[in-house]
Amino acid sequence: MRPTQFLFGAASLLTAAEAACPMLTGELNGREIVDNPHDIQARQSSSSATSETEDFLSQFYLNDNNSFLTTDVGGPIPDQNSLKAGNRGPTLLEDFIFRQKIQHFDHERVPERAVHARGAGAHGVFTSYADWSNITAASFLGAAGKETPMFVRFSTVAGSRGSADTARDVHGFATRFYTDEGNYDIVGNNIPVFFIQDAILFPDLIHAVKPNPTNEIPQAATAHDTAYDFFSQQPSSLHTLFWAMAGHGIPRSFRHVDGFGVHTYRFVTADGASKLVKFHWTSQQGRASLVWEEAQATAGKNADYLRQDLYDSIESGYFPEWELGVQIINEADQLKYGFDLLDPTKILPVEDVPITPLGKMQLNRNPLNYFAETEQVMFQPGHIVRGIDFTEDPLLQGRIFSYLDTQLNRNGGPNFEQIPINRPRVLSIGQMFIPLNPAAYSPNTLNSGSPKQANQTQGKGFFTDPKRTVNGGLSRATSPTFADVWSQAGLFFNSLNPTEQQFLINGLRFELAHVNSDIVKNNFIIQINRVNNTLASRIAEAIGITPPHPDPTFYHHRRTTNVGTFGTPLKKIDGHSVGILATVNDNSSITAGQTLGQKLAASNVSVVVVAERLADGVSATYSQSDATSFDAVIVASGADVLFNKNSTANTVTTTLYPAGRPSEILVDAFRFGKPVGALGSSNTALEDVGIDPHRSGVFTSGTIDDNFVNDLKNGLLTFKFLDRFALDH
Ligand code: HDD
Repeated sequence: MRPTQFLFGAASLLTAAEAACPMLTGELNGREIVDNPHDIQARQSSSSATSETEDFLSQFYLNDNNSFLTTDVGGPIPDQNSLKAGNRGPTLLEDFIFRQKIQHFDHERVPERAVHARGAGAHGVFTSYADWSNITAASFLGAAGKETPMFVRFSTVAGSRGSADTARDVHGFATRFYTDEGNYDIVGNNIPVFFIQDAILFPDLIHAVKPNPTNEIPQAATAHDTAYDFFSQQPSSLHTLFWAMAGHGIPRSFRHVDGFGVHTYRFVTADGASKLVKFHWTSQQGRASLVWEEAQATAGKNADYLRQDLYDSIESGYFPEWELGVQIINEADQLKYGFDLLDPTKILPVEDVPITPLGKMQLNRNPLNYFAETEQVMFQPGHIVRGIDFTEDPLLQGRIFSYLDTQLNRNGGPNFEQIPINRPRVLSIGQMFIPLNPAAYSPNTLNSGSPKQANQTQGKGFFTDPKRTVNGGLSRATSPTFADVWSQAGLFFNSLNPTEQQFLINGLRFELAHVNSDIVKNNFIIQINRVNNTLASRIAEAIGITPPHPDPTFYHHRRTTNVGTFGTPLKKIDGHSVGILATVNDNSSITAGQTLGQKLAASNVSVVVVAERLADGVSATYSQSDATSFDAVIVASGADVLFNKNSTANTVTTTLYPAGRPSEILVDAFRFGKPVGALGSSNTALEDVGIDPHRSGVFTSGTIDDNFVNDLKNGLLTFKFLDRFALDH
């Protein structure tokens, strides 16, 4: 085998131009493609699933497990010493090998994304449920069972690349379909609304929520003056802020979030008939969120919590799935529902227009190289295919510009679309070929008219909805139909259960207590008092502000469904883990963990046996574990001695873990709303730490019988026992 083309063996060192070298072979769309000029071999994926995405990306895999170091232009090089004058230097300017290597290193990073810098990605496949050509000409929705490869990137928004996964934030849900008619991206979030109504305000929003410009504090958090100054000056942000504070900002995993296109888009048929649509990705795992104290503890214990879960689930073969659905609205009904469908700060309640399911996405393959795939993938709302069109939503309109522009900045030129993860499956007018066409323009006669202009009848060209019309005088103003930004924040608040309302209030109390400016605090209370007087008063009294008099113009009692994240059981518990607290002094406590593990294996739930030290059957130590590591915690029979304050076994002098750790794990698990329990003699452990064994979600049993296992499984499905959280009203 020839040496690899890449000096230091890492695909991540490629610039956009380098990565764009032609590797396709054969013939596509009537064009002849040059042979692969590089000696690149397909590499096997680490996970079991194979998919079309793998097939079409595998031509770019670089297998360098039997290669030599080379220069940039392919000459093998001998060793890893710089060229020096004499044994002791100095290093010579002549050493081009040294200069190439260091130069690659100096240039190997691309700037992190201005927002959504921290994320995790996965490959998958979308399967259409039916032929949807009655509503859209989009080819990936053109037949029942039709499969389209996908790549998805989940993210947080405000934090930088190294920030903790469990920072409270809106979460990005960016999806790419590699369709047979070009790439289509739905670049959405896990919250169906957005903070602002016009893209011109995006830099202001982001500058306000990012750390303070003076000292770059705080990282990945909105709990500071500038954020709340902006929120109170732009009350359009309240609705989205409420979703983030009520639990959607701290999901249990990427697998447990829904996704939303946020904007209203258009579906257009081949005949040019159009409908308005709003996209929904519904998690087939269910929606689940952490509680705030748990999220904070997790940030310290495992900053990679969300990316780890996604990666591990896929490696284990628990492939997460989402159903893609649309709310379909007639063009004439844009203002029918009491707000403007072009306003991205509004939801369209499912009671008004139900969701039509179109197909299912499964994520089944982890990226092989984080940088080359997850970091270099670039999504754009402007990546559109035949059968889908934009609307006039001023936020969407601005995004169509911003994403292209930001990638030009990140990648230094337009060839980023040629990077393997960004290339369409179909041939595009790529720059990384040697064109044999003598006519580099269109229309032409000198190359038989090629490249031809594709339209609806010839070449299936994508198109703007032919019936779209716009008119009106020029103006820089907010549409009067966008004016009410308080009613839907109220609709959301009214629709939450009391615990979720309490979480929202706790969240705002926490954040506003970090705000120093009294003016900002007052302004914020004025705004939320337009949503709900009780809400405003409960927050005001906690931050030292006089509770306001009602400001009732936008008050109402309407409710909708399906907007919360706590209180509805999960659909699946695959990939969840149960911690069995055991002791090496009683082998039966360890074997109990193994027995439970066997019984839960069919539900794809793993059991981690925790004891004082690693030993046969013990998979984690007390010193490395805590409640955030598990979805449920059970004390094994025989381990009760570790929970008794008076027992010498539970002191630091005689054990191998920080004093009191087993009790802390049990108490924290209870406090975070998780199922907990005790087996046999360990019943006393619950009493020792003050947990009432009769509370919901507390399971006790003499043995690991079917009743106990079923109770525990139901407990895992319940996920959070809401009666553990105090309400102050
Ligand atoms: Fe954005 C990234 C989602 C409004 C400008 N955005 C980005 C990503 C997601 C979203 C998921 C990460 C993509 C990835 O994983 O690579 N953004 C949204 C949603 C919005 C939204 C759902 C409102 C409905 N964004 C928005 C506006 C602007 C931007 C109004 C600018 C006017 N967004 C960007 C960006 C980013 C980005 C600066 C940073 C990195 C990137 O684009 O690729 O251009």
